[in-house]
Amino acid sequence: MNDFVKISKDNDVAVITIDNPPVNALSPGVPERIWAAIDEVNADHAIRAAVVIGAGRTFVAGADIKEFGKMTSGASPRRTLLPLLLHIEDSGKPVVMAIHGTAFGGGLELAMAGHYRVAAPTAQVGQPEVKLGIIPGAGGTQRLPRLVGVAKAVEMCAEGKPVLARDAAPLGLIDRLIEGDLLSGAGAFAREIADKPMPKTRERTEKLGTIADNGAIFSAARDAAHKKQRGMKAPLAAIEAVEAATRLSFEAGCEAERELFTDCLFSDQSKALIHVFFGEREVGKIPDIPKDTPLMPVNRVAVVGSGTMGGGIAMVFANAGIPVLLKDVDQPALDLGMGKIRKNYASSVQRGRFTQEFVDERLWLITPVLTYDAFSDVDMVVEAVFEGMALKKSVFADLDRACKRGAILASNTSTLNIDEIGAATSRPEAVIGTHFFSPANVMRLLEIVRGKKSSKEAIATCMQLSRKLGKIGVLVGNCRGFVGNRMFGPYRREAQFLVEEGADVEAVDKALFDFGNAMGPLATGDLAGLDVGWRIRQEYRHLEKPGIRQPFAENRLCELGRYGQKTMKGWYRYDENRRASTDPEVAALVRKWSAEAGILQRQISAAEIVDRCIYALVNEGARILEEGYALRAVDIDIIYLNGYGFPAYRGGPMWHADTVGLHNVYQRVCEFHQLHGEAWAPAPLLKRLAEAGKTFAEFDKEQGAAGLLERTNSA
Ligand code: 3H9
Repeated sequence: MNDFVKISKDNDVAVITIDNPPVNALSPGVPERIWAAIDEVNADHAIRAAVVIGAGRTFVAGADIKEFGKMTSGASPRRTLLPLLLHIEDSGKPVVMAIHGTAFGGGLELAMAGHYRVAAPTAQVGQPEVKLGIIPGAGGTQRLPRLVGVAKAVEMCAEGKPVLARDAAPLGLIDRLIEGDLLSGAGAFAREIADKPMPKTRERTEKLGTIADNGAIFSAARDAAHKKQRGMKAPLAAIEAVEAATRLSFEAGCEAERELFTDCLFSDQSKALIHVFFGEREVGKIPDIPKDTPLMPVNRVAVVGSGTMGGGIAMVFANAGIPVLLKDVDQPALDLGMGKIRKNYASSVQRGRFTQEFVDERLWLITPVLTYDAFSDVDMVVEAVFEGMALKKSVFADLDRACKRGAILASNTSTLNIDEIGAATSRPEAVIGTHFFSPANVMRLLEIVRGKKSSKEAIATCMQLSRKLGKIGVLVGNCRGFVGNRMFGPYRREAQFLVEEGADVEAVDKALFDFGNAMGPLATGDLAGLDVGWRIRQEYRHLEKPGIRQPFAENRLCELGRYGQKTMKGWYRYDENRRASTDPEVAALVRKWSAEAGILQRQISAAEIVDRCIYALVNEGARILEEGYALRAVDIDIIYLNGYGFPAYRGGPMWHADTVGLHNVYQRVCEFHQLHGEAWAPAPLLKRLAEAGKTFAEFDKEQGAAGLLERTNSA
C-alpha cells in the first residue's frame, strides 16, 4: 500500500490512516488508496469495523485545491469522489470517521459517507467551498441536509463558515465527542457499534423537511446571499444544490450538484478565488527572509497616539491578549481616546461579537499613560500620531531614548518615508512601517513597510505578528503611499475627473459598487475625510509634475469646509445618522468649476467609469511591481482585497486585468493616454506583458525567488 494511506490492525478494528501532509488533501492517489483499504477491510474476516483517521495535525482538509486549476486548463482529467463515497457507504463493515483538526470540503464529504463520525470537541467541520467560488462537489449538498437538517445545511454550504465539532454534535453531524486520545476513543466506539445497524447517510430522509417549510428557508438564504455575498455566484448555486436534495432522489440530487459544481469550477470567479487562496499564503513568503529567521519576542507593546488609528491599534493588540500602553500628550486627549475604545467595545458587545467578560479583560490590558516612563519594558511600539514628518521624527527620537535595545519601533504612517523616520533614531534597523487600515480593529490588511535598513528579524517578527493579530501582513517597499495608497491616488483621481467631465457623483459610486467594490470612491473619500488627502496634497504640491492634469473638485470642496461625513457634508450630504443623500449643491458647484476650467461636459457610461478607475489602479500597480515596491502582482491583489474592499471574486486588480486580458487593458490605457494626457502614460511593464501576450500571474511565476530578491533589494 502507498504511503498516502496506511492500514493497521488493532485486534478486530482496522485503522486506515490518511497521511498526505500538510493537510491530508485528497490529492490524486489518495482516494484510490482509501478505496483499496476499504476492500482490504471487507476481505479480512478478523476485522469487525474500521476507523478512518488523519495523520498529523488534521483529518482531511478537502480536495487538493491545486488540482482544480489543472482540471479547468485541461492538464488533468476531471475527477470525482462520488464513487469512493458510495463504496465506503456500501462497505459490509461499519466505517467510523475519526475527526481532529479540520474536516473541510471533500474531507467532510468523506466523513459523511462513513456510518458514524466521532471527533475531538475542538475539531472543525465545514463546507467552505463557496470561499473558492465553487460548491461541494462530492455529495456534500445532498448528505449534509440529511444529517443536520435543511436550514443548517443551507447555511453551512452557502456561507462556508466552519462549525466546531462540539456544536456539530447536537446537530447530528457528530455521533460522539472524544476527549483525550482520539484514536483509542474511536477504536472503542467502533467496537461498540460493530454489530449494530450501519446507517447510510444517503438513505436518510427524516430531516429533509417539507416543501412548504423549506420554501421560507431557501428564500431567506437567497436574500442573505444577495446581501452578504453580493455578486457571488457560488452561494446561490450551493442553495440550489441543497434545494435539489429536498426535491429529488439522492442520485438525481448528486447529478444536479455535479452540474452546478462544474459550472462554478469553470467560472472566472472560482479561478479568482483560488488565486486568492494561494495568494494569501504566498504573501508570507519573502525570498531573502527564510522561515527560520530568528523572531523577536513581542509580549508587551506600546502605541503612541490615542486617536482613531492609535485606539484601534491598541484594541488589535489587546484582542490578541497582548498588554499595551496607550500614550497621548495630555489627559483630555487620552480620556477621549479611551472613551472611543470603550464605546467601540460596547457596541461589539451589543452586536453580540464579544462578551462583556472578554471586553473587560481587553480593557484591563490597555493602560493609558502620559509619559514614556514605562516604555523601557515594551518589545514593540507602534507610533500612530498625526501624519506629519516633523512630528513623527520627534516621536522617534523620543522612542530611541525611551525604549530598550531590541525593541521594534514601528510607524503607522500611511505615506511618509520610513527611512527618513528611521534616521531620527540611532537604530534604523529597528524601524519599520506597520500600516494598519481604518478601522484598525476591523480591517484585515497590514502593510509592513521595509525600510532600507529594517532588519530581517524585525520584518520576520512583524510578518508573524500579523497572523497573531488576525491580520494578513504584506511586505511592501518604501515609496510614497506604499502600495495601497499609491494606487488609490490615481483611482480616486479618475473618480474626480469623471465628475468634473459630467458624470453624476452617484453614478460614479454606483458603477464601482456594481463592479463589486464595497463602496464607491467618492463615498469612501467622505468616510475617510476629504481633508486628509487635501492636506497631503498641499504638503507635496512641489512634487506634482508640471503639465499633468490634476483634479480640483475635492480641493475646492475642502476649501468650503466640506470634509465628508465628519462635517456632515462632502461629496454627499449626511444626516445625524450618517445616512448619505445627493447634494444638488455639489453638482451645481462642480458644473460651475468645470465650465470655468473649460472642461467639456458629456454623458459617461458606467463601463467607462469602471475602466477609468480600475485601469488607473492596474497601471499604477504595474509601475509599483516593476519598481520592486511590491514583491509580486498577487501581493498587490491581496492588499486590495483586504484593505480597499475590492471584490474577492475578481481576484484583485492585477488578476482582474489578467482576466480581461492585458492586451485589452493596455489598449484602453493607451486610449485614455491620448484623451486625458500624461497621467495615463502606460506603465512599461503593462506594455511589455501585453505585447508579449502574457499575464501578471505569469510574470510572478517567471520572476521566481531570485528575481524577487534582486528587485526587493533594489527597492
Ligand atoms: C473541496 O474539497 C471540494 C470538494 O467538494 C470535492 C470536489 C470534488 N489543497 O492554510 P495553511 C496548503 S474544495 C491543497 O497555511 P493552516 C496551503 O496552500 C477544498 N493545498 O495552514 C499551504 O501550503 P504552503 C475545501 C492545501 O494550518 C499548506 O497547505 N477545503 C489545501 O493555517 C498549509 O495551509 C478547503 O477549502 C488544500 N485543500 O490552515 C480548506 N489546504 O505551505 C482549505 C491547505 O505551500 N484549507 N493547503 O503555503 C484551509 O482552510 C487551511 O489550509 C486549513 C489549515 C484550515 C486546513
